Amino acid sequence: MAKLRLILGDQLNTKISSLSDVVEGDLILMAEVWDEATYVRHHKQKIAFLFSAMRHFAAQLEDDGYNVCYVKLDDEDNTGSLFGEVKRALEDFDADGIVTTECGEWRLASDIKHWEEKLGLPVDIREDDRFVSTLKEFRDWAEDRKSLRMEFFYREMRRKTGLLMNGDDPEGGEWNFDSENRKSLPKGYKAPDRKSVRHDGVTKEVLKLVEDRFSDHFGSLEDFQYGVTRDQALRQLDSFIETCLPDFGAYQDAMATGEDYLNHSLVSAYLNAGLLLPMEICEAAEEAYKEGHAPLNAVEGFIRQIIGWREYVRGLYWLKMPDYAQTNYLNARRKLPDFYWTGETDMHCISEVVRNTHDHAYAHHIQRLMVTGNFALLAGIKPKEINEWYLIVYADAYEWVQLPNTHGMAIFADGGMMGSKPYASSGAYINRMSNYCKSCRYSVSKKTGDDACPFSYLYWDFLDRNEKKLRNNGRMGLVFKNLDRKDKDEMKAIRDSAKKFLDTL
Ligand code: FAD
Ligand code: DLZ
Ligand code: SF4
Repeated sequence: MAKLRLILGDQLNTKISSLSDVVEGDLILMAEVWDEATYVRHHKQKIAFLFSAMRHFAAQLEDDGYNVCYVKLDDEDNTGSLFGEVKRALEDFDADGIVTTECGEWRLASDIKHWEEKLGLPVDIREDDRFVSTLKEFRDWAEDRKSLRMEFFYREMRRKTGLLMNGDDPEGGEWNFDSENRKSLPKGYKAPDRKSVRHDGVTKEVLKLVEDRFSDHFGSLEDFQYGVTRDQALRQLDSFIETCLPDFGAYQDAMATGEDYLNHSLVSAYLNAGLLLPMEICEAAEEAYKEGHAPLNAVEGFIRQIIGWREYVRGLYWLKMPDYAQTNYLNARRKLPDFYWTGETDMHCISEVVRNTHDHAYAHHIQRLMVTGNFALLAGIKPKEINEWYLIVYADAYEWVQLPNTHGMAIFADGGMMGSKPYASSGAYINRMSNYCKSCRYSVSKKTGDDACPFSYLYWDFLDRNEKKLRNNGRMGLVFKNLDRKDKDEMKAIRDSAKKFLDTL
């Protein structure tokens, strides 16, 4: 008898484990469903990207001779849920079992676990082998370790993949070349132009569907630039390697008004949806180094993001869920301010990042971490609200990768499982890494008062408010020494400015 093989919207790769042993007579099911499109109110571009990529992938499978059932969102009998669509498919298709690849979110994974019982059919949930590390490997690595630092896990991944290795030694004699990275942009620096993507009929139809059915979701569809096929994603990867990779490391942390991508790869949405695989990206980058096209600091930094950070956050998510999402170490209670949606704030750095996010469902790492993330940390925004915002607004957002980055790295709600200390910083950091402050109505050099940069007094107020939880952190010694140097009057001015500002949110 035949199998029903379910492919989820972020499993768009012919090498996915659920397709590894398809035989004639099997049916592949893909479904656009209301429940997945609205469990949070995803950015319009995220839905458009996935629906168009799903439709193109289904068409490719059909061209390759597979038997595919594709359910569109507007199909009359669409039940609105993945379970409903599996059940409906089984009414017409006589299957002796269901095959799928484990899904990327706890929410849906917990649901799929019960399908076997609910359907009275075996459900074979296969490992997702699109990652460099297995979840078991991560668990074994994490076992008995007091602290789970990414850097050590990354070295294991370098050894496992052989990327930038000379036998047992790292290429260039060091594992990490960040001392050569993190530069601010030289005056007049112009980031490389990006190739634009032409929309075919399928994408045009999806864009219309999304505008009609999700008009109240955040974001604009005006400048939709996502590739929606593997070929288009590969072309964007090539173009990144060719034009952006050489400067990737140096300006990885830089930000500038109107520069929405700088030298970043923009591959996360493709990687997370399956259009690209991590090793092919890293091998292309390594090749560029070997050919002398890109320097080691850039290539090592880039590869570390993928086989280091990306693998590490996934391991941590599955190791710690579901309790992980419930923690609130700093007892943050403030509502998410409206300007995270509207961009309407005098803080130019935030309005720029929100604009980029609104226009492209994209912001690069430092914009996410040190602008919107840092503000949420300093202002004490409720973890649930800020986590949901990040899950909504980025085209690459799935909980397995979004949650550790937001909850752990950006707002320290996990109390230090992921990062050894909070990524809190004052306006001085943003000023060093960007030109945002030049166009801001606040003054980054003023410390308190109505014209002072809010990041600056909020930073000291944050340390003051959270002293009990943070002072004993070994890596916070210096900042608390600086806090201790502030006299009574200065502290009063900081607290007053912070209170006045926070009361307006
Ligand atoms: P590049 O800067 O070109 O980096 C290359 C690749 O490395 C990325 O495509 C990504 O796959 C990987 N990568 C880099 N940093 C990380 C990281 N910290 N964790 C995991 N992978 C990483 N990334 C997501 O894919 N989805 C998310 O929902 C997400 N949410 C985030 C939320 C916050 C608060 C923060 C601080 C970071 C988040 N990241 C997330 C990580 C990172 O910001 C994005 O992967 C990156 O900005 C995507 O752009 P890019 O492809 O141009 O990346
Ligand atoms: C994100 C998303 C959206 C917007 N829509 C669908 C969909 O209609 N059908 C589908 O199969 N998957 C969709 N997805 C991706 C899923 O939400 C994703 O597979 C799970 O969250 C697990 O990562
Ligand atoms: Fe942001 Fe402060 Fe700079 Fe304004 S002055 S852009 S609020 S860091």
